[in-house]
Amino acid sequence: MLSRTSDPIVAIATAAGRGAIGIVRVSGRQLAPLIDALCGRALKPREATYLPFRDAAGEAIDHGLAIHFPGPNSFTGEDVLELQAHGGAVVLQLLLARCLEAAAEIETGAPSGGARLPGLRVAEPGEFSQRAFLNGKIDLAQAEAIADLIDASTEAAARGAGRSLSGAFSREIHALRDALIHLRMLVEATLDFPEEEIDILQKADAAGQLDALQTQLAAVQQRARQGALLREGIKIVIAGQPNAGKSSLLNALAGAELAIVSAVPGTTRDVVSQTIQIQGVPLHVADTAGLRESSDEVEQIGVARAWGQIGAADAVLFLHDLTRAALPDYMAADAAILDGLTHALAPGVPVLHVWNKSDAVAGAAVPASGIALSARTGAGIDALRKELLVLAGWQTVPEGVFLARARHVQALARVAVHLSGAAEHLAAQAQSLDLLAEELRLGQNALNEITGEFGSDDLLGVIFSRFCIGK
Ligand SMILES: Nc1nc2c(ncn2[C@@H]2O[C@H](COP(=O)(O)OP(=O)(O)OP(=O)(O)O)[C@@H](O)[C@H]2O)c(=O)[nH]1
Ligand SMILES: [Mg+2]
Repeated sequence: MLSRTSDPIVAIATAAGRGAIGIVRVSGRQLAPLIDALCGRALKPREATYLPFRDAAGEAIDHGLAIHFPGPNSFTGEDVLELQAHGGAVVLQLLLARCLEAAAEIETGAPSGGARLPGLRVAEPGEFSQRAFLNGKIDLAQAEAIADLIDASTEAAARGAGRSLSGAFSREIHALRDALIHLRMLVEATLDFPEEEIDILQKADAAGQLDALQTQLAAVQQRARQGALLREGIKIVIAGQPNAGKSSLLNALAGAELAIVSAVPGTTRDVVSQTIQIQGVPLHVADTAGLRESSDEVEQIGVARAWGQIGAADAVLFLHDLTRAALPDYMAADAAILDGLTHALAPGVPVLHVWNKSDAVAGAAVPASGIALSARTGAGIDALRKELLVLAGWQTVPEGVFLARARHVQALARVAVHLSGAAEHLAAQAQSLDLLAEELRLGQNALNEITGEFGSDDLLGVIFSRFCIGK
């Protein structure tokens, strides 16, 4: 897909299902003949005209609004025609079919089948946005923000996506790029004067410029990381011995009776997952089978699944039962689990110790690390929520977060690596100025990938194919 970038395209732009209004959208280089055929007249640019949408026999399929946005002043940068009809699946399918049929008639000069005029075809997912990108109406980060805005599951995510779409993220990337280009020009120019190179760089305070650039980058990285967190969330696994109250805790966090709770140890077998949100940050919480040796075959499978979840976790809540915490056997079993966790977890994955059933042990000393709560009464759950945000690395950013993707965070991290490489070469000076220049060039490449100023076609294909049709 995504190769026939000059064909006119058509799609139903509104969601499937019933609605007061549904929109069929066409984009192409020259839509005037098609508009004539569909609307029976020319349309004033960017003005809504109420008219019948007629089929080949001249009978109205529906009445609605037609708007023509002549290129390049349109979303895609090409001619765009929007037909706003009633939002029924059949009506919209009829309109879509009529567009294709009318295009075919124009090409053959007569109402019959055969090849279609300059190849009007149904759009691939994301193809309208792709055209907007290819025609320079939006950059890649903005195009991604369109999909993220549509997919946003929380208000904070939607606001962040809106900010990225309006170009806030791209502007920060451009500011970084401009500072980087400035420094590159200085270094490249210096290469031509080997005698005086060190002098020139010192006078221009290249080290100071690079330092400022790194600080600026760190700030953008921080906001992008927060944005990626808002978009993707983190996976939290509740683990611990049977009967610690893991399922009760999941239910308390979710505010719903999702997992079965019982006094029988070994109740949970399957993993029960739920996405909750705290201050707009999505947290994917998984309740797992209690970890213990068992002769029960089904329970063994459950325990294996629990370890599988733990291996994929971004953070683990290790749940302990305060009513049994002082028993030697219980402590030994907890120690064995902790040992297992250190082997199963990827480096840097945090383990939060949570002491449950605080309601049943009034006044009992809570071990210093972690937090005490009662899944039954809800005491301490708010403190846990705050702690979960800390675990996720969430910080409110005063200027507001822009929604970002893991792809952006990774690219920024690569820029940071190249800038520290550059800083080293700058410190070493004379011997390695060409290496310094190369690091800066690579850093700029990584920045450009974010806005798509250049990038491989493969990358573009992957990004746009995840869009919905009509976008
Ligand atoms: N007093 C008290 N009892 C609790 C609390 N949380 C859970 N329980 C009880 O502890 C028992 C076990 O709870 P579950 O949530 O099923 O425990 P679990 O860790 O999921 O157990 P398994 O699925 O068997 O691993 C039930 O009888 C709960 O009612 C609490 O905060 N206080
Ligand atoms: Mg359970």
